[in-house]
Amino acid sequence: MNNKMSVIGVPMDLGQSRRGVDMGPSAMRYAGAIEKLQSLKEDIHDLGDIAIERPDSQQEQDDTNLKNLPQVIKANEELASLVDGVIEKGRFPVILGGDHSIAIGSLAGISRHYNDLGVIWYDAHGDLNSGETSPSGNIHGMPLAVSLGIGHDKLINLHGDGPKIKAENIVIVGARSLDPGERELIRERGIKVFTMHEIDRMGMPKVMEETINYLKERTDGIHLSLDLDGLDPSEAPGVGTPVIGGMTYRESHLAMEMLAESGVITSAEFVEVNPILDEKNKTGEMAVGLMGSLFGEKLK
Ligand code: EXY
Ligand code: MN
Ligand code: MN
Ligand code: MN
Repeated sequence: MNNKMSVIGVPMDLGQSRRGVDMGPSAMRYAGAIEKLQSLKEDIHDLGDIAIERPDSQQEQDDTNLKNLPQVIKANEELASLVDGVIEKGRFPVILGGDHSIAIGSLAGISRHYNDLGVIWYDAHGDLNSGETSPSGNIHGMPLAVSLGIGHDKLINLHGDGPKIKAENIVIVGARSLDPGERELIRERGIKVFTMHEIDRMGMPKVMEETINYLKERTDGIHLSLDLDGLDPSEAPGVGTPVIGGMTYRESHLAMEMLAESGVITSAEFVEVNPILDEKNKTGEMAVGLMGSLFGEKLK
């Protein structure tokens, strides 16, 4: 794995309805994210947090059913350019969210550098909704669909024409809450999903082995998009859309460790940490612990 890393914080909570996830980057920094990376890799640049425009209180909801669309577009454009520049310099981007809508910008910036970018979507949710299928209008439930070229034009074509990724290059791990439209899309496009049922049946080692082998043979880089709500809320309570019955710390640590051993990950993001809903920054610390495992911490 690349020893030169650049960290970008994206303090954005506009892709969903519960305030506080904009403090996610602070929570992870406070839990020692930068020091952890410095202890494992040679060269860490902390680029700080990008500026997020607040919605105008007079702003009217447009007719798209997408909340805070102009601000989400702006933040993601900036993130995409930054991430693009980081990879251009031969460095590994580590993105700290923020709600999961920021993956639109991450994937837009990263995908420019690959012909066949792979994605591991570690999440309780599929994030495969569009304005038409979304029950909430929250853009954090849409980034994977957007990256596939499904959704609002301005999101799909952000930082270059979409689609940014191919359905066969995605593996979703930990899903246990999928809306009807998301299930249909998964079936239609043949997206590979390891639900909690499969994780229970097969065990995490087999799930990760299959994930790594599947993506390794068809992609030229793999982005890890780790949503902390993929973990069980008893261990990671500081998230806005918790779903019981999730992956444990041990399973998640093992998943990260197997990714570290395989050396296949070329970019990563940690999203949805909400310190307001958390217990003494447990979820921020969890994210930093998993970063450690992903980037080669031993003996855990
Ligand atoms: N599927 C629901 C929606 O689209 O509103 C919930 C999405 C939650 C998305 C979280 C961050 O992963
Ligand atoms: Mn998500
Ligand atoms: Mn989620
Ligand atoms: Mn271990």
